[in-house]
Amino acid sequence: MLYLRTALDNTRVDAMNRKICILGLGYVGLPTASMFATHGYDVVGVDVNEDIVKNMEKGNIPIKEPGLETLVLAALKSNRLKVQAKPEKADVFIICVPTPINEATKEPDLSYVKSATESILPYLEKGNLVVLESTVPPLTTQNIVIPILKKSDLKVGEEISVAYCPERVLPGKILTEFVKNDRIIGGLDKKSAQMAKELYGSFVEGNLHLTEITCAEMVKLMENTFRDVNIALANEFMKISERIGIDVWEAIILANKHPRVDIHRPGPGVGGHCIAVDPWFIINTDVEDTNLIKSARKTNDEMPGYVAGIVENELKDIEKPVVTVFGVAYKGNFRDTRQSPAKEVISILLDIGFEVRAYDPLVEDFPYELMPLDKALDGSDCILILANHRLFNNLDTKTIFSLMRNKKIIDTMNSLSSNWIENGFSVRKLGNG
Ligand code: SAJ
Repeated sequence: MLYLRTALDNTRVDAMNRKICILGLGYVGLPTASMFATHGYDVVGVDVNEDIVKNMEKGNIPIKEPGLETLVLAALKSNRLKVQAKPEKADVFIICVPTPINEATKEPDLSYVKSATESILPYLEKGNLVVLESTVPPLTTQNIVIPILKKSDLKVGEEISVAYCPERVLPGKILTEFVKNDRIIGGLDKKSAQMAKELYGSFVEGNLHLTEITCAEMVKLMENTFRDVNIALANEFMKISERIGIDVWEAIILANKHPRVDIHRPGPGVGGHCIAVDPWFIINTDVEDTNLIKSARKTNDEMPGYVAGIVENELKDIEKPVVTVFGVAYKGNFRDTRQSPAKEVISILLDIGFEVRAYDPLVEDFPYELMPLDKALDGSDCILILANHRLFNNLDTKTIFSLMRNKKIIDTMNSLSSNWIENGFSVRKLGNG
């Protein structure tokens, strides 16, 4: 909306908002709360999970992310950040709660957004700004959040300002990207957008781009859907390359030498809580016009099965094959296993009757047993790389060679150095026919 882009700098905001109440202390809420608390705001972090609150009070930070513990502890120590199970009065309320999808129906579950919005009603006052940060289907702020806010005695728009301000941070680089990335701010009106701009401008060094609320909701979904579709394209190119006998990794590097081409990387599937989920928010909004997006989701969802098929084929001549999975996180150099493709690949291989062992020194919590390296490799026939942790290239290949029964490697990430082949391993790369 043009008015937002042209008139904003002249809009006056009545008072500087100094106290923020943040609903949800997860991957986004906790860093956001700490960021504001270390940039001059008094922040009340609220989480309905009392264990999170109790642990945080003792200084146990529930989320592992580079630099986060130091930031949170500094915020708590400065007394600018406090955590509790219930909201309280503030100038700004920021909602950062999860928006999962129902795995069976792929329908969004907005119950946390609804309950968080309901929970602030008793504390709302004239002049407040309410910001939604959670990733949501388009029109959620307009059709769900604002009607709930209207249940207060205050006039939304006149007495309460509302904005939708999605995060864009990459897990593993959250704190840097919070500060450096440009950010989209969707305002209900000029005043709302300006208030949100001033708020985020306290720590964001990137540009703050203003628009209206539903556009901002859609922008967030478009970003992750672009990536999902692009990865599906890379996975399709990978399959074709296997069939025609070329190396897809080389082909992608060469295609990306074109100044307007940016093909992503193939892999064992799309994990995490965002890229594999957010396209469904668009699909559910318009089932008829989303054939490409649906097809991309299907292609990426089928990748664990495709990888399991390669393993089966490569080990078909081995009796009672033993596979050692390297890397169970949802991506390389990262400890998070949410929606990790490794879970599905392992489950399929176990169903086929393989013995599967898993090794990932970065990960602490995984549904299958994680073994020390020597135990995971003792008598194994094949290393299957599913997450490209840098540390795998620092391992002692000679010792590994001596531990294994067969010296096969299936590398789905094109991540191994030539050292492995030089030391006698037979390496089968995904996408190298
Ligand atoms: N993947 C590929 N090929 C690629 C890139 C990724 O197969 O070329 C796979 C990864 O291995 C992983 C999955 O995709 O399994 C997702 O990883 P990611 O690094 O692409 O993304 P996330 O989920 O960690 O974070 C994304 C980011 N979105 C974009 O880059 C557009 C991040 O900026 C968002 O803030 C985040 O989603 C979010 O919270 O929405």
